[in-house]
Amino acid sequence: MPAEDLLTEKEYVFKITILGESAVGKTSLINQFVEGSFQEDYKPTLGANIVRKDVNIEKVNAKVRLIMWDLAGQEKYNVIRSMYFQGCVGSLFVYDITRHQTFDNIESKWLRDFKNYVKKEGEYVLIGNKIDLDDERVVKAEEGKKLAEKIKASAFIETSAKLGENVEHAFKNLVYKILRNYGENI
Ligand code: G3D
Ligand code: MG
Repeated sequence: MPAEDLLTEKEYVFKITILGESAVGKTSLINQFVEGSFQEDYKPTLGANIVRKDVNIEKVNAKVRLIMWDLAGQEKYNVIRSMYFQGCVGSLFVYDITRHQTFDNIESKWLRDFKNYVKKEGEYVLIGNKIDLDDERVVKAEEGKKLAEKIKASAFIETSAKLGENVEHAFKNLVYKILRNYGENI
């Protein structure tokens, strides 16, 4: 490693999208992850909330500025889809473990759009959210795991945005996978 690499922190800017049906917990996941230390910028014309967070990855001496695009209301999505995905390097695909239809749409809708619009190798993680509502669970963890394998997601993680369970893990997992695509040994 050249001496200057030891001193100079590398900086990355990654745009990611948080995808999934209405009310699966996309905004709640972001809010948990950023814990108030964020800047958000609502773009009414896009129907999207753009939230920024800087993440230090000490292991590879890098600073990652994450630009998270969160759909606010879904009605404009079809109109701005291409802009939504422009420059996107990764996604979290989120479903709600208490509503099977939100799971069924992952492959037919969200993955399909991601593949259509993100031409470079993009990483995506499959998220089953609301695991605190286990009494109401209708999507088994096994089903999530199988789908993740089928669609070649880089990981499958169950979360509770309400309790904060696995939330940081989910975002960091995605960031690590993207960093690997940039040649980082992490
Ligand atoms: P969205 O951004 O995908 O549309 P939101 O979803 O983050 O707005 O969440 C939709 C509703 O689900 C919210 O409830 C939110 O509090 C709830 N929710 C999100 N994540 C979880 C979770 O992990 N567990 C539980 N129990 N609820 C969750 P309200 O009542 O505010 O509409
Ligand atoms: Mg939302």
